[in-house]
Amino acid sequence: MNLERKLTTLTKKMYDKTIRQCTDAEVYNCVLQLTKELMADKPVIDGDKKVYYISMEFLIGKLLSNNLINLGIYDEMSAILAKKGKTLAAIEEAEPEPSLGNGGLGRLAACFLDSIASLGLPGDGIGLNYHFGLFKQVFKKHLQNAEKNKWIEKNSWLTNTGVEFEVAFGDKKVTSVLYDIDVVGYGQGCNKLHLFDVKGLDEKLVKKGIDFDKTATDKNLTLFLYPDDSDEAGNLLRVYQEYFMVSNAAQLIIRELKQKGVDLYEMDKHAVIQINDTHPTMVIPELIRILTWEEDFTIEDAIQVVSKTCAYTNHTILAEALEKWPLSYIEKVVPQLVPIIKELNARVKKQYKDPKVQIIDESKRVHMAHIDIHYGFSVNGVAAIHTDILKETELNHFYKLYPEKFNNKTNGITFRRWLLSCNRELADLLDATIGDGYKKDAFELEKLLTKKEDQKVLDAIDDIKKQKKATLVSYIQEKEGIELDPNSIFDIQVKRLHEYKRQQMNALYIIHKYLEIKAGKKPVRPITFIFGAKAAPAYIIARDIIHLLLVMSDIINKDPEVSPYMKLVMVENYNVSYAEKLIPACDISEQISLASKEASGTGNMKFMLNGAVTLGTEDGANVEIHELVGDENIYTFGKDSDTVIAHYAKADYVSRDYYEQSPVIKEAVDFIVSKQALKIGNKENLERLYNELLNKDWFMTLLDLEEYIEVKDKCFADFEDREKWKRMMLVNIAKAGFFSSDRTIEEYNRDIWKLR
Ligand code: 26V
Repeated sequence: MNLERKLTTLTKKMYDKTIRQCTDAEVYNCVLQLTKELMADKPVIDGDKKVYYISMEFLIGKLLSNNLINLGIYDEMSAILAKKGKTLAAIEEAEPEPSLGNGGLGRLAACFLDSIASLGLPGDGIGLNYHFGLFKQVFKKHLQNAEKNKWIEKNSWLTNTGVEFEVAFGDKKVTSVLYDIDVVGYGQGCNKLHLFDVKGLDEKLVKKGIDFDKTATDKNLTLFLYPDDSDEAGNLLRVYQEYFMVSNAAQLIIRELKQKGVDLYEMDKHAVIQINDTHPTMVIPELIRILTWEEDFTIEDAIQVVSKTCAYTNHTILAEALEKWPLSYIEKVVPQLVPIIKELNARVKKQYKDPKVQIIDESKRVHMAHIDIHYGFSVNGVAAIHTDILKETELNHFYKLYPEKFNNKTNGITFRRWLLSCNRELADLLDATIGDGYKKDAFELEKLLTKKEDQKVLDAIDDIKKQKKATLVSYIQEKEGIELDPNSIFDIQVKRLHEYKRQQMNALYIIHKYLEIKAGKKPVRPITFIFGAKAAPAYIIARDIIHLLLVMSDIINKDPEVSPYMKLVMVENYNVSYAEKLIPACDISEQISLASKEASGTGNMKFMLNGAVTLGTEDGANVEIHELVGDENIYTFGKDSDTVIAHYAKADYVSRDYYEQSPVIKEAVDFIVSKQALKIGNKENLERLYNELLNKDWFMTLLDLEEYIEVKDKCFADFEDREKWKRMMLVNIAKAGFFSSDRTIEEYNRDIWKLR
């Protein structure tokens, strides 16, 4: 039966209406149902060995367009809907966005699932089905408020599999329920994303905002994804969630291996477990526990086979983000793992005396990463500079013990979502200019370099950018009620709010520009500064930075002397769907983290692929972007990672010195607590931020501020050389092929997973 008839039959059956008579939401439900059926008909990707990607986060975004693209029916479906007076874009608006991730780490997991399936490799994701996801961000009185994000509706991509497991927290048992989401590869069969839910979940526990009883663990386990770790109850709940996830994962994996008739002593030949950051680390002792308690393995045999099966990815060097759980927490949550962890610790202790490599430290805290490194066979960082820092400093003690375990896997992004789906216009231009081979082999984008002097192609790229900017202008007008000038320069910084990412440095530039305009120095072309960022609700300074941005936005946009020359928008509830609208419309991509702190970044890659030029520090994958595009096609600034690391080692960075030595810095910082700012903003928030910058500034904002201002001004000036800028856009697109997550996954498979 053809697609149109199938859809017509479905709308009739579900709503007793024709497609035309249905509302957009009704059509969405029918297209969802039809797409799910088409995916269910696809073969399961099969093989002798399978990867299990365990992660607390899968930031999958809306799935409709992506699934239609991967099924190869996007154009056909668009045409059918158009014939009935509907648009796919409007229908997609009806799809709720799951917020099952905080940021880059979760989005990477989602890109990886897409690439694993698209390369035809057998590989499933395993995670949790948080009913309210991460919080929904709402701005009130220039402050961030958090509300629950209820994304699961009656019809959704989730399928209840009926599979249930028991998870024991000491003597207390809870039952889990497994929900699956099909992951269809591009022109391929399907893998699965397995999301576990606790059976007795009680959504009514959540009263106001995102508050709930943290102790009712049998009823609250899969309510929320953790945005922070502010209090003890919260921390404990996080340990409960982690064990709930890995206990289910271990049971699922062993069940599948047994169904395949695998001898568990040969587990490593048929399964590989990728541990996404330390959050799923307890899968190691849990598997050892199951093999020894239930399968009669000796502890030696169990440790051997589990160690050959598990591989660990590190995603950060920030000390506060590296998990170290008090042994007492683990004792309380899952006492059955304690003897195993103690045994793992004893073996390490026997072999190595160095206190830096022990699993349990003198304060009786369990270093989760240390379990992964000793008892896994691979340790990887996520960009070249990040892996080098791990090897040379952060994990140097381990690198000396196990040099062969360490490897780099520079992150990537799926081009299906971040080009074909979010920028059809550009994809169509590429098809017409270099053929569509780049869709299977992203390196073919380099063919575009032969068009560097082709005026038609250069103008076409520029026209698409203009079109995307115009679309974003309407969207922001509707969503945020702010009118933007489509001819202005769009300068965008979107990512989680963290001091190391230095949104506050961008804010100080904006204050500086504002003061210049007030003093009569006007930019040649208006500039639009756009931010999107959620702050962990317990991260006070991050919320203060949001406050400053919202206050500045108010001051700037309402000032008739200034607003014709600059505007500032902080978009509410930045998420994957918003990113898909912002990224194609961007001229300048802000990637300004303190060198050494951003492990990789992946937004930087999405912007580049869509023809934005990077303004960034030599950090994370920016370094590799710089190498690929060359000095002429990127704007870099700031102290390098060696200098920064040396400042930390010597503890010799004093922000006040920079403030006092530079009138420009002083003026910008002082504005935060000026009469003008305090008239609109809160004294408490603004003063706290001001004091932080002046007296602490742990992430060295003022260190790089002067050079940032200088390079950013040069970047804005260069934008006026339109022909030069168009060539920069072209080179950035052409060189983005390296950042396809297909390349990343091929490397994981070649070096770590060895699936075929
Ligand atoms: C976690 C936490 C937890 C509590 C305290 C503060 C804090 C700060 C950072 C983090 C990040 C945890 C790991 C993470 O999300 N890393 C991100 O992984 C991306 C994918 O590899 C990578 O592109 C980003 O650079 C990296 O920050």
